[in-house]
Amino acid sequence: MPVLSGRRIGAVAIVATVLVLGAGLRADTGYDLWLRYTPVPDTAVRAAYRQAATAIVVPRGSPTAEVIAAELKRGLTGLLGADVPRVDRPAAAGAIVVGTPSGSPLVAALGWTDALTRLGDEGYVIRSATVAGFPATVVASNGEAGLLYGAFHLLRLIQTRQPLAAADITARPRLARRLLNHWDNLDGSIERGYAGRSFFWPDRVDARVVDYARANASIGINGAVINSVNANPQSLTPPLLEKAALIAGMLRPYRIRVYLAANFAAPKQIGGLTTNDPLDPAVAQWWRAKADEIYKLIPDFGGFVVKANSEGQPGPQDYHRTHADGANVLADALAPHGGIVMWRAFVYNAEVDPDRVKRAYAEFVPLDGTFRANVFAQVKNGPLDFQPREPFHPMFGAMAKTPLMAELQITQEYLGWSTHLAYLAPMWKEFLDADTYARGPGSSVAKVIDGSLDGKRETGIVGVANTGRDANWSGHDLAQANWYAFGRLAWNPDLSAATIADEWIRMTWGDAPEVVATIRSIMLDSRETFVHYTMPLGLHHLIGGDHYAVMPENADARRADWSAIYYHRADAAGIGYDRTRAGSAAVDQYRAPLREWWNDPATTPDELLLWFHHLPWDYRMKSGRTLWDELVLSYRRGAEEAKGLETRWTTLHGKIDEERYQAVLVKLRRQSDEAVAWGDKCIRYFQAARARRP
Ligand code: GCW
Repeated sequence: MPVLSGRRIGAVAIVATVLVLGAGLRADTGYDLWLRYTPVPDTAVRAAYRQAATAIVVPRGSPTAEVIAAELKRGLTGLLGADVPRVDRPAAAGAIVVGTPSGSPLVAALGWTDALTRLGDEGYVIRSATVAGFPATVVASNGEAGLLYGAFHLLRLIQTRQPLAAADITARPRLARRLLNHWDNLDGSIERGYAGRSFFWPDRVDARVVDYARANASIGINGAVINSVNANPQSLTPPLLEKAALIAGMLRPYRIRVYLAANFAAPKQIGGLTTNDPLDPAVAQWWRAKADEIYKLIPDFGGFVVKANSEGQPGPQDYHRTHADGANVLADALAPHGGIVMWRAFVYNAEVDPDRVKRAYAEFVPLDGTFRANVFAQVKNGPLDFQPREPFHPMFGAMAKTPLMAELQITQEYLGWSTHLAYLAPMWKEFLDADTYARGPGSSVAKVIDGSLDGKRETGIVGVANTGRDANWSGHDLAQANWYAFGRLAWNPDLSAATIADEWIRMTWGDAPEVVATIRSIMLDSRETFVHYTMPLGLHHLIGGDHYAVMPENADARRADWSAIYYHRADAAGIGYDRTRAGSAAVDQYRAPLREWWNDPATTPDELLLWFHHLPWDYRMKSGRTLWDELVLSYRRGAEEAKGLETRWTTLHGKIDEERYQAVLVKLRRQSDEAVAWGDKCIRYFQAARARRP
């Protein structure tokens, strides 16, 4: 008998696993994400759903209508374990009737048109009604996008075991543009990507783009920037625009628009011009022609994101022009087509201010009111760079006239990559719920970005994607939850981190109460655990060049503000960055009362203490312990908590599929080992620093 090849051994192992696990616990790569549609296990519950979903009625014709019908068929057939036919009109009780008043006479006859108009094209209702004389569940919207989102919501009801009969749901998104940013390079590598290579580039358009679109549509994501913000100017040349058009065609039925990152030096680099000066008429003309060319290929093109005069990227300041001059020349080119510019505020040129976290505010806030109406300033959640914990960026609440697009990072650049578990919804909630006090108490970041605080019409949020060609998309099976949570919060920032976790677990792992409770508790604790064993008490940027393991000794020779020592400033006198009025005065970029609270260590929360203060090692904490003891305790506690995540996970053995169980266990083991090592390293380093002369 020939020796088995690796692949055949794998196949034998999979067959064996399936046999051992039985039907309910099939081996699973995680490819299906939260759209698994496995049969509802409880037969009585399944029977009730079958009665409530006997047929699918979706008017034929448009590409979106076809994907809605296909998804409902796939979902219902899977969940109910029986074929659910598509019919033209209900002929019995229990039809799922989907339509807009203009596209479906059945829906028009319900008389809901005015209410649906108020919900907009992406809003929808799911409601029981009598259709053609039979009781039915109706998914209705003014637009096809709303139908798509409503159909996925209906499936989610079954996936999370909520009743269909007597459904009465009204929903609409709080933010209009809900985007993913892919930091995908044209060579197929992904900057800060930890889940394999790009499925957009270099040449093959992967069929999984369709499943990517389904997953996005299921959580309401309606745009994707498909190339990195460190933009290769080539991305605006004809062959690559044709490729972008191909991708746009795959995403369009799912109501996802393509956007591109533009390089500000494109006029010179690919256009043969002698300047990129935004006030030069030839440059303006070049951008107009480029926009016209793009819209010919991609009629629903969303617009450009631009990283300018940041980390070596070209920009208007190369010509002594402002960020507004730069953004506006692109905005004028896109405006006739309805496109937007997302001008990134991730700028930190050293000459602006000695304290890196003050620089973006200093550059952008004076420009408020000078940007065109179709320009967003795209602002990271915190003023530094996607750290495990930062205060919210002070630009939120400081630019009443400029739409602000919040930028979150789904990929875990500074949070342990796809190796450590960090469920990010609690971190994003901290940001969205933070009170800016811009118009008095209750001026949350969520109200800044949803436009309600200042009466802005353009609204949006972007997440830097954590997807790649890995079988499970996100590298860590539990990191899929961050993609899911981003979409859900973009739709409704008021959802809680626990609610989102609950939904995701039921859809992705099963609904046995102990499975849901265990995974939820692990997820909800994970981000704070990570903070504890890496950067507790407001410490930040304690990393080396790869941004993975903690590296407090990092003294980057290229730039002080890429090092760690610039931020923690630990020596015999103490630790932390003094951002009070006695120091960099970054506190004054915040509104009262925050600026007063954070100017005083006694009224600064422990979580942000060393972000705002440089304090002696024997500083007395609110707990009564010294700062040194508290710091050591945090590191030790973080390591214990990481071990706790692993231990809790082991209680799931046999209750979830073996393949994903083992994959996660391997990662949690590595995480708890590294948590110990990282904490030890920091304690040793700071111990030595205490002995160092200031
Ligand atoms: O966090 C830093 C990353 C860079 C990234 C940059 C940015 C795309 O380390 O990789 O570049 O932020 O957001 O522009």
